[in-house]
Amino acid sequence: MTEAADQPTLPGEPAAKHHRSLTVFYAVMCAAIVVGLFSFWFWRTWTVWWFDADEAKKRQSAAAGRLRVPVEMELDLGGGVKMEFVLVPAGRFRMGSPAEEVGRRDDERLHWVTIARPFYMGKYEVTQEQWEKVTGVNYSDFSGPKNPAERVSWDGCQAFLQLLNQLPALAPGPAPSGKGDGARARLPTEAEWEWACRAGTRSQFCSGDADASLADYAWFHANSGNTTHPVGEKKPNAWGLFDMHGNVAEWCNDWYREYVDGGWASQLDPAGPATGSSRVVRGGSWVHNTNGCRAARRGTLGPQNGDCSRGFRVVMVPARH
Ligand SMILES: [Ca+2]
Repeated sequence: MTEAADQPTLPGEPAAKHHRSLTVFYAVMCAAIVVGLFSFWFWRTWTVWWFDADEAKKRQSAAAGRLRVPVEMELDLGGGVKMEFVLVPAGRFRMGSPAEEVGRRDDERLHWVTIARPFYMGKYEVTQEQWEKVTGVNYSDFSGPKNPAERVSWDGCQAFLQLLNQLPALAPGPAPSGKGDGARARLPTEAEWEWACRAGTRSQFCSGDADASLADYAWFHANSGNTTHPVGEKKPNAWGLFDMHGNVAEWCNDWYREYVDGGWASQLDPAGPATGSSRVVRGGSWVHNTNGCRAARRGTLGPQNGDCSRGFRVVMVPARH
């Protein structure tokens, strides 16, 4: 006989055991609720990055408020020619396309990207009128002052941007907002371009997944009549950017390479490799089918080359206040 076996059974012991069981049950339930809430928060915060058009506009306005800059602004190129910009907020998103996207290519692997700072992006593709005002020449194939400038190489864009940055509004000193230390015009990075194009969407196009939805937003092979069109004739995306899909494909600043997948870790403002042989072109053009105009579709071309389906738009980062 053990010492414990000698202990007399007390009248209240079964009730005490029941109480302990209830305590354990409630503790487990509470722990499950806490884990569940945390999991939901984690999923909602880190996985569900996409948002609708109302949320896109709210984020845009909030970013403008925090920076104390307008959502839209103009850059005066002189002679009555202006370049319009809209503010694109910072954010985190999955760049690339999901495995089930129709017509997806292998170089569109999904990966997390964080755009750290809001930036101004050209509301429209750079027009021939703007190109000519800055450079003094116009060699586009499809002539029209409001049509996008094409036959412009990546190197040619750099020459344009160098001249643009010499404008009084962009020279060191007051920024376009009238405050700060000046903003510099440049091409968008590929990540900035896709974030701006998507405006919170995770579909093939900013207009959704249906090919038919693209016709209201883009000039592409099926509706272009084999020519470019004056900028801004189609619907804008939720951030007010026109012709991100189609019309002319747009140069990005990056050298092209395969995406690097960082798992859950976001790539912060990725700018592409330091060297390469081809630069990235995005958005498709008047000559492309719908697949070629997808938000995730990556085009490439040597920086010294240009043709009548390639153009660009300008990005500027607002000065810090
Ligand atoms: Ca375009």
